[in-house]
Amino acid sequence: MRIGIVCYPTFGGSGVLATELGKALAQEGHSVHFITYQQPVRLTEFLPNLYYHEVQVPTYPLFDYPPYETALASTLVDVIRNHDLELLHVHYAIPHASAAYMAKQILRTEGKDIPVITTLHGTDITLVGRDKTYEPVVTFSINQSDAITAVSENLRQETLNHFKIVKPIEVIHNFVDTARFRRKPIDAFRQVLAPKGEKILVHASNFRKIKRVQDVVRIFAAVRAEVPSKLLFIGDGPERSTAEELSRELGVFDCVRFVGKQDQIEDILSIADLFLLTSEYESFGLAALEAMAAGVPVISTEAGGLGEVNIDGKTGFTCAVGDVAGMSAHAIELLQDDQLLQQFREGARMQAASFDISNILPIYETLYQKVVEAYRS
Ligand code: GMT
Repeated sequence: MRIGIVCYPTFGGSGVLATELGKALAQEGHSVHFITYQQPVRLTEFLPNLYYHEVQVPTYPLFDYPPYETALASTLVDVIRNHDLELLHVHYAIPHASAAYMAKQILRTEGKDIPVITTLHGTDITLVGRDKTYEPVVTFSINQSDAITAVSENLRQETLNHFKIVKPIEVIHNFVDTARFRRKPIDAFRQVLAPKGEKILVHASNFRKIKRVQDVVRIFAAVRAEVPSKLLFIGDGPERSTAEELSRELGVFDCVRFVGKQDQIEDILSIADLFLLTSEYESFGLAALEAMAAGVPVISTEAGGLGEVNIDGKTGFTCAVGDVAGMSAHAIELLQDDQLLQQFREGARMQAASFDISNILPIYETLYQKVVEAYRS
């Protein structure tokens, strides 16, 4: 099948998922065309049937806000026409679903009909999309999609609760490649970061307010008082300096490392003992799933779809948003008992295996087949 994928090319979960999906589809023999404003961060390998088309957004002195959505829609028309695409799959509704709708209408005037699938990822629904500045366009363009998917049951419910959606939303959970995210014996790397055998805690995110990274620092300070340990922050974003400041205030700065945006996140995860995710909301929590695949138990909030991924008492623990004391107590409990930690490692790995790409990819392929066939008939 000839498939177009639109996503954010950054380190965010929706872009990561879309890129991994596209790569896996290409491995299966499909022709996959990424249409984005930058090379997606996880699009690193070359495959003859994997294409990247950059969206150029020309500026002009009149434009205080260069019209990205118009540029994207025009690029979509061009790529769909020239590569005779059969399907367009857009990840994150804003502004991808409406740009796809516009492209589809333009192509229709030329006699070409292309189905559009929109995958909802989280803040496109729960934060940004709900804003009344965007809501009418978001609702309209989601409803105009030929199929709608959400990455968790929680996100499906949130969408139905807050938007007038007239079509079914299929839940297709996010996935992980467990062959890539796995425990690896890289002890030398562990030695560098924790030379005295300290436990290693990790948080990875885009450091937005919704992640509550201050809670991560507070949990770590409580853990550090009981268990010799180190904290690694992966990623970057607006709240990084706040986290840095708080770790100084709490006297743990020397044990905290900010390692920035990392391509080889699986190497870091594979030496970690615990993953912390303190978000106010998470539609799914792909970063937690990747940690679990690497055999790292997760201490998280129970917000949004996190409970569909992190099973309380089995793969880690879930607590109410802001319950720093509860999350700290659970972290200490696990880190002080190697046998228990090992049991949770196993639980995390087993749960991640059920989200392996080999289970989820065929679900997407079946959906693709269904919408493309409906257009042919
Ligand atoms: O975490 C973010 O804010 C980034 C965002 C994105 O769209 O890139 O992530 C969302 O999509 C991920 C992939 O489906 C989910 O795993 C994240 O839980 C979700 N983030 C939120 O809902 C806050």
